[in-house]
Amino acid sequence: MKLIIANKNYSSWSLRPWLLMTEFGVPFEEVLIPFGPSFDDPEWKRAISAFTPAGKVPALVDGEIQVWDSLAIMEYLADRFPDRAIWPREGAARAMARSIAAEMHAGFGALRGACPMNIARVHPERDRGPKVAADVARIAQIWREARSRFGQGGPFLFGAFSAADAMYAPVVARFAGYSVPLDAVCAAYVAAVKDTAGFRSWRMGALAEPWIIPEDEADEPVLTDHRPHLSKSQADR
Ligand SMILES: N[C@@H](CCC(=O)N[C@@H](CS)C(=O)NCC(=O)O)C(=O)O
Repeated sequence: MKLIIANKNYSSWSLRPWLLMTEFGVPFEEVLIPFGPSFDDPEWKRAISAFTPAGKVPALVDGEIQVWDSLAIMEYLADRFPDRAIWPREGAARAMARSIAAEMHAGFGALRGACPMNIARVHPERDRGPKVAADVARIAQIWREARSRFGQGGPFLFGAFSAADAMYAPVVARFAGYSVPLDAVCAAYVAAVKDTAGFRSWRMGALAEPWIIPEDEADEPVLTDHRPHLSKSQADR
């Protein structure tokens, strides 16, 4: 199988299936097609269209089969590898995992807009407005509910790592990168996801990337920029 992704530093949708496949030990070839200077670069679109008619990443190619859209890829993998608990096995947990994955997939636009994923950068805490605060509060409520109802068997939302955690991994990165204050349960969950081998490996890849996309570098003060190859003036921009 080939998984088509874009920049690890910025492509939040790409992170989801990549982390899922990595954590579940599903072998795949990574095809990383870096965004052009902007997200609607025609060259990038042309390169991507060889793998997916939707023209977006992520996309999965399994022999003759093309699968696109992060949630569809996760469902495809769950069907393809029924021996692995990609979704939690137990009915109530599975129902909630699917619901919160769909809620993430379709929502939280204010948070996504205000805090674009940028693995390398840490911004200080600040008030980002009531809509972002409402998204953060709802996500924290989801995480607390999953952890208290189903999280006994491990540090993830449903105990063991599942597709629900992969779906929320970019939020984990955003909460860390934008210094969003969290309660103890949510802070522990963020730490657990960041500590997975998969997330650590994705992060190392992101920090090594040479590409900067100005429209995805939030116009906010920067506490730290972990890209070692950036000059101080670039990092401070
Ligand atoms: N709903 C899609 C969203 C995919 C998406 O928007 N991907 C972004 C990159 S993170 C993309 O390909 N942007 C380029 C474009 O829209 O032209 C999914 O879940 O996979």
